[in-house]
Amino acid sequence: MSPITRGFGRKRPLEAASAERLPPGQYLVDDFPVLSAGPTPRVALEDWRFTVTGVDGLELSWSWEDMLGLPSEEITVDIHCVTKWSKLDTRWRGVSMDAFVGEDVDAGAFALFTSHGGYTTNVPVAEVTGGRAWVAYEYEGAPLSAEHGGPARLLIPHLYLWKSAKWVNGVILTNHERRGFWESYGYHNHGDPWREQRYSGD
Ligand SMILES: Nc1nc2c(c(=O)[nH]1)N[C@H]1C(S)=C(S)[C@@H](COP(=O)(O)O)O[C@H]1N2
Ligand SMILES: [Mo]
Repeated sequence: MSPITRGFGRKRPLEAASAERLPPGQYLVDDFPVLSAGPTPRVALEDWRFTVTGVDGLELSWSWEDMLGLPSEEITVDIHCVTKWSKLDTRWRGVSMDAFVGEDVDAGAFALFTSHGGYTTNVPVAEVTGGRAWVAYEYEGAPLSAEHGGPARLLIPHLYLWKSAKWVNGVILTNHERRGFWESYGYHNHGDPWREQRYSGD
C-alpha cells in the first residue's frame, strides 16, 4: 500500500477528533506560547514553599522536598488560553490539589491562589478538588521551565489557562469570594472555555 494513501487515511479522522476537542472560538497551536503579566521570577528550590491557609487562619506548608514526597500523577490534558489558542495532549507531572486541601484543612468554598510576583486567581474549592487541579512541576518529562511557571505551577485544565497560576506558592481558602488579578480586570469570574466565559458578562 502506498504511504500517500495511508497518510490521507489517517489525517481526516485525526482532524475531526481534534476539532471536537476545540472549544468555541479557539484555534490549535503546536508551539507553547508564553503569557506572563510581569517578569519571570526565579524561585530556588530550597526557598520554594506551598502554603495552604484555611478559613480558620491556620497554615499548612510544604517545602519542595515535602511536595516531592506526596503521590504524583502524570496528567495528559488539553489546555485553552483566553487569547484563543489551544494545545492538545500536553503532558505534565504534578501533585493533586486533593493532597494539599484535605481533611486537615478548614476549606470553605472559595480558593484564591497566590504566586511569586504577586499574581492571583480565584476558583471555587469544589473545582480544584476531586482530581481536577494539580501543582505541576514537570512538562513533557522535563522540569517545568521558569517561563511556563517553574519550579511549579497550578494546572486547572478545565478552565481557561489564566486560572493556572504560574510560580504558585499558596492558596487562601475563604467563605467569601475574593477576585484574582484578571478576574478584577474584567475577565470572567469562572472561565469555562466550553461556555466561552472569557469576559465578565459572557
Ligand atoms: N503567576 C502568573 N501566572 C499566570 C500568568 C501570569 O501572568 N502570572 N498568566 C496566565 C495566563 S493569562 C495564561 S494564558 C497562562 C499562560 O501560561 P504559559 O505562559 O505557560 O503559556 O498562565 C497564566 N498564569
Ligand atoms: Mo491567558
